[in-house]
Amino acid sequence: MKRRDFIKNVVVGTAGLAIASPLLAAGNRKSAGKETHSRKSGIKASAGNWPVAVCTWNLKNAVAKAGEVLKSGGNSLDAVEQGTMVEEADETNMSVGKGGRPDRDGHVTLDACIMNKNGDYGAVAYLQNIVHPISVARKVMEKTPHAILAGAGALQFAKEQGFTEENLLTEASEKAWKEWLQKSEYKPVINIENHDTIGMLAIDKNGDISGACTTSGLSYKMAGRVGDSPIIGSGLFVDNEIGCATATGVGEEVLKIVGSFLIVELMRQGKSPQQACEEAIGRIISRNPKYREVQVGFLALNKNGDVGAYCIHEGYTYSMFRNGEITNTASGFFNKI
Ligand code: SD4
Repeated sequence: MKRRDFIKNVVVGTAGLAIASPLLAAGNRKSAGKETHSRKSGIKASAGNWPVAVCTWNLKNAVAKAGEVLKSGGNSLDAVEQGTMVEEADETNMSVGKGGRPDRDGHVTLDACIMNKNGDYGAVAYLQNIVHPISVARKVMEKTPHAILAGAGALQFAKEQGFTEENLLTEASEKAWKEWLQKSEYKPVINIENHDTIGMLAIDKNGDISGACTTSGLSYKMAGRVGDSPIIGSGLFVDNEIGCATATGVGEEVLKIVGSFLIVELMRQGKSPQQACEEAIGRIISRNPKYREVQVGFLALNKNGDVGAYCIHEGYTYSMFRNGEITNTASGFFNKI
């Protein structure tokens, strides 16, 4: 389908309609008459409702930072990096960076990835003692011939690039871990709460898309466990001609359906971001009879700037910067029981 036909055919999904329709309407109004070129393909695309930045959960400070970058004319890659860094440094966010919940042995291990408009991608997995894994992921993308560095090698690379080591286990996260040890069966926490991982998507004034995702992973996971967040196509995917998607929640479920790539491909086929997110959640649910025990949330943005979000259980929200405003919106959800 040609780009212009795709835009024409975008239909708003049901669950997100009440949430997103004013924005979509604004997006459609704004897009009239403007045209831009995809530098990579030469395909003409209608300009959308940009710049925009969205992120998983109620992480308004992060989108505000990304918004600052976009407002001052910065590109989407800088916006998503600087936006997610806000959460990495925030000790009160116990799913990301410093203050993140440790694995079951008390080690905070971080996963992150970043993807740019050209489809370049960099990631780190099982990285310890570095506050900003997203920036290390960007260096992997820009300074190495590789896409993912893990564990000791990722740390070695980070130090070579000038990052300094720091203890990420804060007093609060250590206390919570010790309490968990007292009452647990030493099993990783797979549940519908305790999720604050940040996946961020942005489109800049040129219509170029980037995404980033950073997390400390599932609480009290097994040592060595890596989730969906640093894995291309699962925790994040960007296609500058179509749109992008990111995930939060139980990574094992996202990995099994390659969730973010699936959503982008569904949008390529003409689905709206909302419809694509709903279909991806539907696929998880249809394959896992125990879906009530896990939470997964998706967030998607198409080239027009339209947003979609959907999750299994109520409680997932997304934050957005657009037109100088920061908002937080409840996502539609599947499990009405
Ligand atoms: C993971 N997807 O490591 C991450 C966890 C997460 O909000 O998103 N929590 O599986």
